[in-house]
Amino acid sequence: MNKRWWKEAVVYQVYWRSFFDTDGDGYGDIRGVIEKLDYIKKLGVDVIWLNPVYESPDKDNGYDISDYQSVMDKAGSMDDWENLLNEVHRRDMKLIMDLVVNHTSDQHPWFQESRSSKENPKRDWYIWKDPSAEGGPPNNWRSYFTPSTWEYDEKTGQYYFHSFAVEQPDLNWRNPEVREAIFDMMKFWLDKGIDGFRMDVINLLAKLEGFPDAEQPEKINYLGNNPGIHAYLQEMNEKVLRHYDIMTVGEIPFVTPEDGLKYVGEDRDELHTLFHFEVADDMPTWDMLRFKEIQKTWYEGMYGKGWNSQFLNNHDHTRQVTRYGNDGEYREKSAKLLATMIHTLPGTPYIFQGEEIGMTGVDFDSIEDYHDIAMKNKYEEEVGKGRDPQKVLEELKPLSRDNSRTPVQWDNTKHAGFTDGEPWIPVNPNYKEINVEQALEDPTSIFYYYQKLISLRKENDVMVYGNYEDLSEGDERLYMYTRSLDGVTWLVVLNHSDEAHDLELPEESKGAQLMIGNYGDTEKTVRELETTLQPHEARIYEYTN
Ligand code: ISL
Repeated sequence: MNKRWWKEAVVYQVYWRSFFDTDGDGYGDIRGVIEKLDYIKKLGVDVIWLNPVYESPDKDNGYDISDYQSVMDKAGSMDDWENLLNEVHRRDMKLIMDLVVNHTSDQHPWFQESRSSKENPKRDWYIWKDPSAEGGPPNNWRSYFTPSTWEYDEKTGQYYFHSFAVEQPDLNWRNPEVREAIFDMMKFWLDKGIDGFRMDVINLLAKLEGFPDAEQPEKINYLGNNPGIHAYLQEMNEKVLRHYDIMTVGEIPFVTPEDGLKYVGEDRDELHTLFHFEVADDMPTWDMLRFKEIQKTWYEGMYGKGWNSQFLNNHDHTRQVTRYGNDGEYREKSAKLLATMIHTLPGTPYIFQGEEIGMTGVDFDSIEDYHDIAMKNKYEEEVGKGRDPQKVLEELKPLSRDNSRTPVQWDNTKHAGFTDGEPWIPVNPNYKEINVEQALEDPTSIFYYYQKLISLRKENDVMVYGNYEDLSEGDERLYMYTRSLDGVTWLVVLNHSDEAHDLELPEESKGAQLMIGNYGDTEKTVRELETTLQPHEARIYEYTN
């Protein structure tokens, strides 16, 4: 298998607006990221993924861009950003930027021109359609954030298309001028020396020919993976990507392992890696059997042919220890177990800021404390149907994107040390117990466990390139698998439950050495194959064949 730096890397995601505020406006900023770079570096990660910092009216926290080539005031200035890049590089880390090119903000000058008249040269830069024969939207599609993908524009009597909010019109990628403008913009950032892109919903660029009505409009999968997408990505690769030593990771909802390979196959010249959403979007709560099946099919589909990513949370998904683990009695063990799993399954692991101290989701009392446009729109829609607002709120809370967007908890002082001002979103009230300062003082903390896992990845190719075999198919609580490479085998054993469980280790593991574990008193060498795993216990053993 080809060795590549981005396969060996660990990526740390910085959602800057909730990271660290240096100017007291209640929003994190680029200077705040710079100030905390030594902290990030201490973890041992190689790459930082920075969420969008571009000029934006901020309806969708920066994913509605009104100028791709400038930095929004809340985040700082272009000078700050240049400093960030330098400081990241000075610490031997890399910086990848968010690339949001499926849509722009409705305030982007391109869209302002496009909507100004049917004859405007930029009319065709977006997707405009006449009302349907009966009047009303051109088809029955739902968008991610609203009941229809179509918004009527009085001025010209046509509808424009938006996969997300009304304020996020989709670009028309069929238009070669659009593609050229985007490719130029990508070169602008690459020429500044960035190390790659995380590509927002990149499989949505090609739209389904003819925009036919959907049989199940609520499924929204018709928005992605449509014919024509690979031609766009190949053109992007040919004209831009291949000329730089970078990493690209495509955000690709609705993708199966088979289709995944079309985006990241090593013989395809499109992208390097992808995020699929079979876990984060399609597995609302932990389901061990389903998770194992997903790992197996992706491994079988991709191993040796393309590269995957591993993550359980990001700025769109509830924090992993809350959603998929135990954020109560076993929070610390559970956070370490999930980390062990993500860092030993095949693919590049991602850490979302705060995950390394086991931050948890939130439960705010009022809809006013929530900011997520996806949640707010859904709330309005449901309440609009006459439903009980409190019920709707309770229903939406567990998967609200704000669960992961509360400020990083730095210490136990006011607002968790995140800001001197009023934070844009409330701090999780548990910051007195869960914070960075406390984590750094405790050698057994989740933070240092991550640090150790990351350093193991640097020293052991098997963790990156090894093949994968599940030895625990059918078990709903225990997960046991191996990664093997050149005669070295790593055996990972995980008890993803609140009870202790007996387990028989495989014969070959007699004499195996413990590499890391989340209980302090585990024997360093396997003498007996019969063993008992404590609640949320995780161990990695190594043996040679
Ligand atoms: O958030 C989700 C489910 O709760 C995801 O389905 C998410 O909306 C989807 O993966 C696309 O997300 C990306 O594009 C959006 C932006 O709001 C998200 O923050 C971004 O990660 C539109 O640009």
